[in-house]
This record gives sequence, C-alpha cells and structure tokens, in this order.
Amino acid sequence: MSQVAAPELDFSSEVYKDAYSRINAIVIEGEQEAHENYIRLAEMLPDFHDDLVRLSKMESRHKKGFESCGRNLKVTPDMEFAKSFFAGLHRNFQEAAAEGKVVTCLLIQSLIIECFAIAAYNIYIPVADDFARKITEGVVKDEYSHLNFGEVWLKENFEASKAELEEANRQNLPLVWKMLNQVENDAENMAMGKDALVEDFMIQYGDALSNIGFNTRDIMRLSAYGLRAA
Ligand code: PL3
Ligand code: FE2
Ligand code: FE2
Repeated sequence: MSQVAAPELDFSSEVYKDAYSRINAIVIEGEQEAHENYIRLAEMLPDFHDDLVRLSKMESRHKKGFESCGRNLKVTPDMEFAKSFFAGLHRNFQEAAAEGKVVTCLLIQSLIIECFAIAAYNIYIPVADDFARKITEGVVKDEYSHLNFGEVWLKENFEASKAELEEANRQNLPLVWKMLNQVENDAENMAMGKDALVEDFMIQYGDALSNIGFNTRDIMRLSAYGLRAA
C-alpha cells in the first residue's frame, strides 16, 4: 500500500535529519533497554524463562533494524540524549528488579514501554521513508506480542498484583508524559503530532488495563494519571 501522508517531508533536509538523530537514538536505546529488561525478567520468572529470552532476542533485532534506518538516512543517532531520555524508567526498573518486584517490572516494560513503542510506531509508519516504514511495520507486530505477554501474566495474577500495579502506574506513568513533552518538537518535524501520540498511547494502555481485568472507572483513573500536570 502506498501512502501519501506528508508529501512535503524531505528526509534529507537538515531539519528532518536533526530531529531524526534524537528520535532514532531514542528508539535504538529503547530497544536495547527492552532487550536487557526481558533478560532480567527471564531471571525473575523462571517458568517463562525461555519465552522471555526469545522476546529479548526480538528486541535486539529491532535495535539492529532501527540502526539501519538511521544509516539509510545518513544520520548519527544521539545516544547520549537517548540514555538521559530513558533514565527515569531505567532507574525505576532497576530498583524494582533489585527488590524482586516482578509486577512493577512487567508494568514498566511490557505495558508502558511497549504501549509507548506501539503508539510511536503506529504514528510513524504513515510518514516514514520507504525503508524505515517496512522495518517499522515488522517491528510493531512483535511489540503487540510483547504487550500481550504482560497482559496475560498480569491477568492471571490480577488480584495479587492489583495494589502493586496501582503504585507502579502512579510512579511511572507521569514519566511517559514528560518523555513525550521532550520529543514533541522533534516528532512534529517528522510529521508526527503529539495529540495523535497521546491518543494512540491511551488507547493501547487502556486496552491493556482492560484485558488485565481493570474496570472502566479504574482505567480512566489509571491511564490519565499525571497527564494534566505534564
Ligand atoms: C520496546 O520493544 C521498544 C521500546 C522503544 C520505545 C520507543 C519510544 C519512542 C518515543 C518517541 C516518540 C516519537 C516516535 C518515533 C517513531 C520512530
Ligand atoms: Fe522492540
Ligand atoms: Fe518490545
């Protein structure tokens, strides 16, 4: 299917490439952190060890795919920026893992990060260059399966996880809105609107909470937590 979403986009312009140097880095760093997080989760959930190692390998492939997207546009990803972009979620995941809080780790990686990735990739696909679009279309399918892993595990352990999920949501969701604000301008320069990113994220995250077992009232409260302050 050919898409003519933003015919005015010039992938070789300095404005586009400058924005891409940060967004591409964020995605590369996000995939790398996802890789590490699933290895950590594999240690924490021995019953699902092999599944989680498989997911971690998919994340390395995603990372390689997005690195090739940057090379294709002759852009050098700003990895230092990307590391600081993820610092909050990174620290919270590490602390939770050190305390053996598997529910918090799953919420951060399999719900928040995967929903963030799915929203970003969904909005990016129609305005991507041809090379990156093909790669991103393949990646986003995998991300839905990673989100599904978290949903299924949390659904099966819903009653025992509920309180920790509430607390982890309160601690981590505001970071997502801050992260979105940080990339708003760059995303705009790549023809991705902030409102569309927020909307898609809320849909993914709300659906996930619903699949896990939260009722509509809880979903509204949880999925918008910290949005107004952002
Ligand atoms: C998990 O498998 C991957 C984690 C990647 C996280 C990506 C977050 C991207 C947010 C940046 C918003 C702009 C969209 C860029 C699309 C390429
Ligand atoms: Fe991924
Ligand atoms: Fe993923």
